[in-house]
Amino acid sequence: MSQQLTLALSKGRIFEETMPLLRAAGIIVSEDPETSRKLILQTNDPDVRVIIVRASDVPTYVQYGAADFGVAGKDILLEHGGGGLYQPIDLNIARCRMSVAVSAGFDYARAVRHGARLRVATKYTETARQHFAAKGVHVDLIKLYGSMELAPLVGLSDAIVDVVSTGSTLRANNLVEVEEIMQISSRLVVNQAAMKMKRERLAPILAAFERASAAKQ
Ligand code: PRT
Ligand code: MG
Repeated sequence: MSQQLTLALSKGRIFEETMPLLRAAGIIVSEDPETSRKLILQTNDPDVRVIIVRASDVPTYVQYGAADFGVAGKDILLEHGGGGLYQPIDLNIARCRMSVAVSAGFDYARAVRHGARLRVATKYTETARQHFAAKGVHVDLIKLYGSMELAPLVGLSDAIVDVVSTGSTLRANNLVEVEEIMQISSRLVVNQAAMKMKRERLAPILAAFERASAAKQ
């Protein structure tokens, strides 16, 4: 069978932070997804190509084998569920944390103590559901696809669950982080069939990724 490899990446921080790892494996991507409109990018290796997809679609492309491997945040993988995927390496890139945030004036501790239902807006409904269930807090989850920071400001929700890195987006919107749910980093994910059928081709790349990400810590 063909030993062509397709790597799924999202534009932005995942693409940028994966480039040095690819370089460590001797792979150079020929085009910049920020300026090129192409969704399939060639590399210096005729057998390796990169496809550009939405961050939350990376696990889906890899699960179905449309990509052999990809890079996705733990936040995204927890929502996807991880079915059909090997997750051999924590690449330790695109680091951030998953947190609960509320409007500066909102008494979160009191709301939680009093057992009132909390309205939580988030893109991460599965992670939020598990977090509040473990605390025994009743929540109404409101699914959003972006700009979560807006929800408490206009009365859509009491709280949000979102990823935070510098915290400047929260500060700019007068929100405060009241609880850290977990630390997040990006993982290499590999299609389970590709891991077996293309092992010889994948192994040196995975080894280089592992070395390069370990060296970064
Ligand atoms: O942006 P888009 O809607 O296309 O998709 P996405 O947000 O899922 O993708 P992308 O590329 O923004 O993020 C990809 C992965 O990077 C996520 O799945 C996370 O694992 C990781 N990551 C690391 C982050 C951040 N840091 C981060 N800061 N993802 C999102 N953010 C957001 C944050 O929620 C806030 O709105 O960036 C904004 C700025 O954050 P602050 O705290 O620095 O102000
Ligand atoms: Mg984003």
